[in-house]
Amino acid sequence: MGSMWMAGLRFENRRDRDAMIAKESRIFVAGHQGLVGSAVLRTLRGAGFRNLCYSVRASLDLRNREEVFRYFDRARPKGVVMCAGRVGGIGANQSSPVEFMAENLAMGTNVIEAADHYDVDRFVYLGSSCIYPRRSPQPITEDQLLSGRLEPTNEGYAIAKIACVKLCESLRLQYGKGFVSLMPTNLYGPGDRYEADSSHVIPALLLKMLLAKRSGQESVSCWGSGQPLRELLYVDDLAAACVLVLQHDGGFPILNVGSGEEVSIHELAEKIADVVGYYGKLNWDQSKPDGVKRKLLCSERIRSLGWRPRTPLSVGLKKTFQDFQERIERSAEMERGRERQQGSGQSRLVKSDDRVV
Ligand code: GFB
Repeated sequence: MGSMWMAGLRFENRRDRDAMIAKESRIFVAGHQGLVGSAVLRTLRGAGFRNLCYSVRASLDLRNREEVFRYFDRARPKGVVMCAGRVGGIGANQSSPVEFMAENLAMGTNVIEAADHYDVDRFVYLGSSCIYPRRSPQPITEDQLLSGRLEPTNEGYAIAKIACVKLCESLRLQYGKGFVSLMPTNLYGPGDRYEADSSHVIPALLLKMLLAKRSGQESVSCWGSGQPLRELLYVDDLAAACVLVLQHDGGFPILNVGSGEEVSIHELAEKIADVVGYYGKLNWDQSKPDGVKRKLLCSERIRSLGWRPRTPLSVGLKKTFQDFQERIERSAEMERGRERQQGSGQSRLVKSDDRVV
C-alpha cells in the first residue's frame, strides 16, 4: 500500500476513475472467444449488460495498431475488459518466448493506448500471477511486483504483461484514468484450449486421460515431479471480479485474484483422473519442467471490495470436464454434418457471432 503512486497523486484528477459504468454503457470484451473472455461475456450478460461489443480475429487483429484504433473509433466503448492474448501452459511458454512476448506486448499496448485515446471510462487489464518474482514470499502481495528475478519458463510472457500493467498504472497515476489490472492465479474452466503439449495442466491432463481411457491405455504421462503447488481459480469467479472492478473502481491499480485453494500437481492429477474415471497409472516425466514451486496470491485487496471465490475445485473440475465432453460431442456432430453435406453437394451454412459495430 505505501508505494509512491499513492503519495499526492491518488486523489488528484479523479474524473475517469469516478465515472459510472451503467448497464447500458457499451463494453468491449477483447478476446471474447478465449477462456477468460467468454466467461466475462456470459457474466456481463448475466449481470444485465446489454450493450456489449466484440470482434473475431478475422475482422480485428489486435496486433495491428491501425485496426485497433479504427475499431475503437467505430465502437466507442465506455468500458473495456482486455482478455485477449497469446496464452498457453508451461510447454508453450518455454518453446515460443518470442511469440508470447511480442504478441502480448503488441496487443496490450495497442488496446491500452486506443482506450486512452478514445477516453474509455474504465479499463480492466488481465495480467497473470507469473509476473511476480519466482521466489516471492507467500502469499504474494501486489507490492512484490519487480522485486526479484522472474521464473525463466515464462519470462517473455511475464515481461509483456508487466509492461502493460505498468502502462495502465502510469495512465492512472499521471492522468487519473480509470485503468485497473487484475492479476489472476492459474485459471481453468469451460472454453479452455485442449492440446496435449501446449495447454495448461488441467486441460492437458483432461485430454490425455480421456484419450487414454477411451483407448484402454495403461498409463498417462504427467510432467515434472508433481511436487509444485498451484492455486487454481474457476474462470467464472475471475469474470465476477472483472465485472466488479468494471463497475466500481476500488482505488487500487493492481489487484490479485486467487481462490486461496492450493493443491500439489500430484494431487491435482489424481483428482482429474477421478473426474474422468481413468484408473490407469500416472507416470511422472521428470525431463519436463516443474516451473515455479509455488505461487499463492494474497487476494485481500479484491476481497476488501466484496469479491469472494464461489467455486470449489472439485465442483469446477466436474463442470469443466462436462463442458469438454459436450464440445467433443458438438464437434463430432459438426464433422458428421459436414460429411453429409459434402456427400449431398450442399454448401455449408456459416453462422457468425461477430457483432461489428
Ligand atoms: O499449467 P501449467 O502449464 O502452468 O503447469 P504453470 C503447471 C504444473 O503442472 C507444472 C505440471 O509443474 C507442470 O510441470 N504438469 C503436469 C503439466 N502435467 C502437465 C501437462 O500435461 N501439461 C502441463 N502444461 N503441465 C504457466 C505459465 O505456468 O502458468 C504461463 O507458463 C501462465 O505463463 C500460467 O502464467 C498461469 O503454472 O507452470
